[in-house]
Order: sequence, then C-alpha cells, then structure tokens
Amino acid sequence: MKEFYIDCDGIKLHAKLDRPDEKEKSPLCILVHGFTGYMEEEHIAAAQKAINDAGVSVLRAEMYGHGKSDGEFINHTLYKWVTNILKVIEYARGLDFVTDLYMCGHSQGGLLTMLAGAMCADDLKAIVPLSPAWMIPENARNGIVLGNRFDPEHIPDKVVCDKWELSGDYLRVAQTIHAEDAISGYKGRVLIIHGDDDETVPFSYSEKAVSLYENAELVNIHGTDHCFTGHLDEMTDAIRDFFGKL
Ligand code: FER
Repeated sequence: MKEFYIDCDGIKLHAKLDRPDEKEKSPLCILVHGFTGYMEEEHIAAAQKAINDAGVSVLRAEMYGHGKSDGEFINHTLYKWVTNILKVIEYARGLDFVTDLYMCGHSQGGLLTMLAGAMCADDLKAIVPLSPAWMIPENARNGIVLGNRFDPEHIPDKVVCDKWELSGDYLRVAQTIHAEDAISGYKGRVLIIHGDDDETVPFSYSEKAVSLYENAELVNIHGTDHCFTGHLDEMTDAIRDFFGKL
C-alpha cells in the first residue's frame, strides 16, 4: 500500500493505492466514500479488498472536506468533488502500470461516480455506484436535504443538523446538477449494488437508474441498509464477481 496526496488546485487530496501485484500491470479502480465518509470505513475497506481480490488495483481518494484531505466539511460542494475527481482520474491515467480504468463510489460518492462516468466516458471502462445518492440534486430542488427541509427558492446560509452543517452553496450547487443527463451520457458497463432496506437512499432510485442506463445491472442485497451492515460479504461477492468477469 502507498499513501500520498494528490494536488487539486492547491488542495491536498489524501489517497491510498493498493495493488494486487506490484510487479504486474493491472486495471485500476478509483474508490470514493460518501457524505461524511472516509476511506477506512468498513464498507469502503471491504470494497477495496474485494476489488483487489479480482486482480484490480484500487486508488482510494478522499474528497474535499472529508477524511485527511484539505478543506472543511461545511465548505464542500458537489462541484468541488467533481473538480477533485477529475484530478484523481488524470492522476490515475498517468500511472504507467494501469491498463483500464474503473470507478466505484458509495452514496454521494456513487452520485459522483455517475457524474464522472459521463464526463470521462472514454477513460472509465466500467462504473460501480454503491447505494448511489443520485436523488440529492432532485431533493435539493424540492427543498430537502437528508430529510431536512429548506426553502429551495430562498436558500439559507446553512443547514444545521446534530451531526453536520451544510452551506447554502452546497444546496445551490446541488440544485444545478441533473443526474439523468449523466446516466444517459454513459454507455459503458454499470453495476449498481444497493440494499432494499436502505433508509437514506431509497432502493427504488437504483431500480430507476438501472432501467435508464444502457448497460446496467442491479444487485439487491436483500434486507440490508445504506452501508450494507451485516451483509458486507454479499456486497463484496457482487463486486468480486463483476470485476473478475470484466
Ligand atoms: C441526501 C441523501 C443522501 C443527502 C446526502 C445523501 C446531502 C448522502 C448520503 C451519503 O453519502 O451517505 O439528501 O443530502
């Protein structure tokens, strides 16, 4: 494992690279956590190991305001994450051992994966959104953020919760994003993994996404929640299976 930082316009993004075999060329999958998440969360570390098991290197990266990357959580926006991931993809493309590139991300990182898929369709040969929170933009237009209400036409300075504070700019940015365009802009292979007991991101969004994508499959981890609690093995089996057959 190598641990380092990727520069993004003066912002340091914390990264870890795990290769199944240091001497061999291999495909590489970029892996991103969700909202308030980081790279050592159980479900992210489990996904990393499963991707490695399939002979694919993994570049885990923490986005603006998360984990050990620069930036304050309250100042993060989806545009900042998009700018971050473009740099991470550019970095990954430049690694001499890399054959094909893939991307996997959980929840808000799953939405980012969908956006990156369309923006970098020539680079990303397959994408794996996990419990993808692709309703964030639609919810923001309807004045909902993680179950909290705000006036979508008069954005507040911030939304304050027990566990986090979000800036008005997070909401302004989210309102401008159209995830359906990202879905129609990606023709590569897509694997969506989601639990049908997810209370954060309804499973129905993944059913809809898989029907809109040209080339997608959905694995339902029956009875599990947003982070696959108690069902990590089923999530990692689906990942291993998918990457093993690419
Ligand atoms: C929301 C629903 C889900 C939201 C964020 C999420 C910020 C993301 C959750 C995650 O990444 O785990 O309304 O608003």
